[in-house]
Amino acid sequence: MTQITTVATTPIAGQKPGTSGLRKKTPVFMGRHYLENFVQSIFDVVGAAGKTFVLGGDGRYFNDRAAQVILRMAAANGAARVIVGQGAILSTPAASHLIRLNKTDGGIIMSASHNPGGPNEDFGVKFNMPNGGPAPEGVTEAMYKRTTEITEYRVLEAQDVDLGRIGRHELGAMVVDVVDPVTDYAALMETLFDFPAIRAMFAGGFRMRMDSMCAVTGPYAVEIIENRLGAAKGTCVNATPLPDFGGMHPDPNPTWAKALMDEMFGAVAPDFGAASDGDGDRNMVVGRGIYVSPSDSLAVLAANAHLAPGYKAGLKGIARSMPTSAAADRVAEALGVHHYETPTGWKFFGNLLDAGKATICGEESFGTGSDHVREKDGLWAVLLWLNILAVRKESVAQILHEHFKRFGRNYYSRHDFEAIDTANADAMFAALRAALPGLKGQDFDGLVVTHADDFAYTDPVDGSVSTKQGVRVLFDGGSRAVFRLSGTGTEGATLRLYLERFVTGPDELGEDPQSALAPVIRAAHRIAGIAAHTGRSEPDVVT
Ligand code: VG1
Ligand code: CO
Repeated sequence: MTQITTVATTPIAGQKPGTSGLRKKTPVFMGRHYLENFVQSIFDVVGAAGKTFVLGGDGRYFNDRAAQVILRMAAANGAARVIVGQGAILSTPAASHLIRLNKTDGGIIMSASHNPGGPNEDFGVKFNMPNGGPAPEGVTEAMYKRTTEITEYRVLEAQDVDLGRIGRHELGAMVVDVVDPVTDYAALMETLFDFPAIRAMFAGGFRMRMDSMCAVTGPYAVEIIENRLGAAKGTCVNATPLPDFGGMHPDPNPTWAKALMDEMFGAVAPDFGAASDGDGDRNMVVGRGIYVSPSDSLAVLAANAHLAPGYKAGLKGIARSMPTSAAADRVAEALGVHHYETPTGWKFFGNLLDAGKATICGEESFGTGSDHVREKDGLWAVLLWLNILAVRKESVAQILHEHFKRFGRNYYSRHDFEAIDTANADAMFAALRAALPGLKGQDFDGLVVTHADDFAYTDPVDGSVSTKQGVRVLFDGGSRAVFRLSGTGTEGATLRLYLERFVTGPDELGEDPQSALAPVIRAAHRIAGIAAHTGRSEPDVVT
């Protein structure tokens, strides 16, 4: 017997979605009514009666339990059907694809992305729209508002659905279709890339290391890279998703993917290395002895995308988040297409992709993607790189150096100052914002400020305005410092300092971005008074 129960509840403070959904410590999410209040607020805003949704997550601790709760609540709210990845697993891009492929009314993704997982780490829930993309600010604001008013939620009294068994299940009057998480996604990749050419490259002895960091891309990477493209068995490592990611921090950057970096810079390095994050939407790419910064990766992918069958007609436009380096803008100019600068967070690319204004998008935070889905897509970027390498038959280093020669080089780095006191961070930003009007014309050891503002964005499609998206200080000659507070952290505040310096010739300032950027770093510290406000002079993570 199944029966719908209406449970009385009261609002819980702080259920405000950030850059990418609602993220909190797992014990908070597991607290009384916490998940239920937020999920009911989602359904109250988007409506559930008669609708079809996709559900899946990155497999972290609490993923399986949360999935059962969300299913019971969907059934109690009158949803007609939910499509769930087997074991409640779906990478974020695969979930986006399933929403689009099945023309559903949206989907719920359980993930805290690159944040660690486990009983005392992070959990997250996010709603994606019928276009497959993250809910825009207007919708997440409405959800947040609903959490502040909620008085009850509905849940079906029923046993767990067996999410291990592929096929159709019933939950009260609702249908639950459990699907293989990989099949449809892998089929989509085959339509975009030249699999025979990549297969031939592997058959010719090309060696790769793919590090899934014990997170969700493992099964996808093994199926696509080893089984379909014929890379040697064992090419994919850390390929079994674990609830605590094996204790690792599933964030594909040189700090957290250190084992991969060591191998790629070691004596017997493979030709190509890559890593992806907790939910599979981020990627890091490394050549033998050379690291590819995410902003450069975006530019190289955009400049070479036409070499892949899915993009042979060329690009409609290129979009990047504001803190991402301007390297991609130069490619857009060379291609004669528009480039767009959006606030941080993939949700801002949705309208540009839907309207056919952009084909490729990227963020400096190891995110690249295209109009094939409405999320960034880690394996997509890895496969596009493989396709380019297979066609050009050059090394990553050669491709990168040739790119710099043609387009110039944007030295780039991001410095993160983590878990700083929230009040101190707020005070620093208040002072910084107050100082903005007087910055223009000031000289910081030869770097003259040409423009300083608090980034605001007007969406070119729907006209919506997003303000306070990061403080940017532009210097003469294309150098830049950008200051933002993270919207995905779960502890205190995280200051992100983005640094950029442009040179027209290749490698004019050597191979080390930190020394090339030293004057910009000094100016940024002086302008914001980072040490005085936060007590920190050195960042915790440098990417
Ligand atoms: C960070 C990144 C941002 C990215 C977001 C979600 O946000 O800077 O570029 O879109 O994470 O990535 P913030 O607010 O902490 O800087 V992930 O892989 O969720 O989904
Ligand atoms: Co992610």
